Amino acid sequence: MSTLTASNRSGTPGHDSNPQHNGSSRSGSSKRPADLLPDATLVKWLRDMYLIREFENRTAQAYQQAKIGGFCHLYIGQEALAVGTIAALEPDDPIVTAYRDHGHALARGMSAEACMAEMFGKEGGCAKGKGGSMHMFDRPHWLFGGHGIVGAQTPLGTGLAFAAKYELEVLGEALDGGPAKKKVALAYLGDGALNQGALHEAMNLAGLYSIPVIYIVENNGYSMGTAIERGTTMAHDLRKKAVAYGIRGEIIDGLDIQDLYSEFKPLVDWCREEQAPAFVDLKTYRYLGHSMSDPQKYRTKEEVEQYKAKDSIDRLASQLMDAQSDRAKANGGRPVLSEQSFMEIQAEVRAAVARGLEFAENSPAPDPSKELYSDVFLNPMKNLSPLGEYVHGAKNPLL
Ligand SMILES: Cc1ncc(C[n+]2csc(CCOP(=O)(O)OP(=O)(O)O)c2C)c(N)n1
Ligand SMILES: [Mg+2]
Repeated sequence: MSTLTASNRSGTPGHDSNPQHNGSSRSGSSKRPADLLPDATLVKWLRDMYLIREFENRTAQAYQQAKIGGFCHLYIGQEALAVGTIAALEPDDPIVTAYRDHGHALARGMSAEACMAEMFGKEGGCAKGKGGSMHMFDRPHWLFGGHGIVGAQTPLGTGLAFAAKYELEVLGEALDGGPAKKKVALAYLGDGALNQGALHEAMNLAGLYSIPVIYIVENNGYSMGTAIERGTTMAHDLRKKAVAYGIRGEIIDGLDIQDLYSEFKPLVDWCREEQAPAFVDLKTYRYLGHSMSDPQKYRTKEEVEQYKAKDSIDRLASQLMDAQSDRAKANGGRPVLSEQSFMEIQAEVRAAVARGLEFAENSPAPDPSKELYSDVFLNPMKNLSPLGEYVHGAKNPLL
């Protein structure tokens, strides 16, 4: 029976009412979802997190050299969040995020070339340089942007999930010609978006129609310079926000990627199976300022250092290099990763990011005669431009 009708779903199955719950507990010898994954998957996570870190460090340099213009928000510190949540998805589950979006794009599989050239405003960028840092878009990887208006992406994520459910329950086939299937959409938002009307309208509809979207609050504690406790009610237990809409809510610690995945994957599976929404307060931290211009008067250096001491990349690297870990024991005492292989991964990543920079430098600027009016939602100059209502641009070969 179709569930695309207003429902009174009041239960929140699997809801954990303990506000202290942070997903890091490991009971006895029982295996967590992350423990069941092959070693190679964890090594890939390490590589992907390191890729984001390196990419962002090189982005900061390029910005300081004025090669990148406009706003630019870096993801350093939050890498485990994008990599760990995306790892829990199918490749064709749609996602949408805010302006701090380079990490999601790379974790989803966008090349460093397409991502860096976008920031350089070049033709080879994922949006042919029209979007820049805040508007990474990659249709083949089901990334529907990078959005600059705080909270504005949350109804879009809800719509993407609604569309998938509509294909499944009403049309019986996918609009792109493939089979309809049970999907889950992720709508990432910052803690600063929690009080935007758009989010609450979207959550109301998601609860009402049981739409399979997960609202992921990337809770890094600050909205620009405003600490979450100063701007948002119930900051100590944001799941209360979801209760009003009959939506399942969770709190997940986002610093240890294995814990994160182990908590998040069952939630995704539940949302997919039940075709129902969820809301996650996912705790994370950004090491750098809000954007490239932020004197950071609102927090202490000690606070930043405390989080750096729990760094997700260092943590996973040492877990994988630990000769005493369960994985190493299962492998005759040989750690999953040697120092040498970690160095090789770092070198490979540095080379990939260097190639991205080189590509961005050499990519031509977009040709206004081809690009000004193509791939624009609605041509605002239809009477003035010979190009007509809607013009499809050439496909970007990098995507
Ligand atoms: C509707 C709207 N209001 C204000 C802004 C200006 N603004 C840009 S980012 C930001 C802070 C958002 O913080 P948060 O959602 O916590 O995301 P974070 O930067 O921490 O990733 C604000 C207020 C905006 N872009 N859109
Ligand atoms: Mg924030």
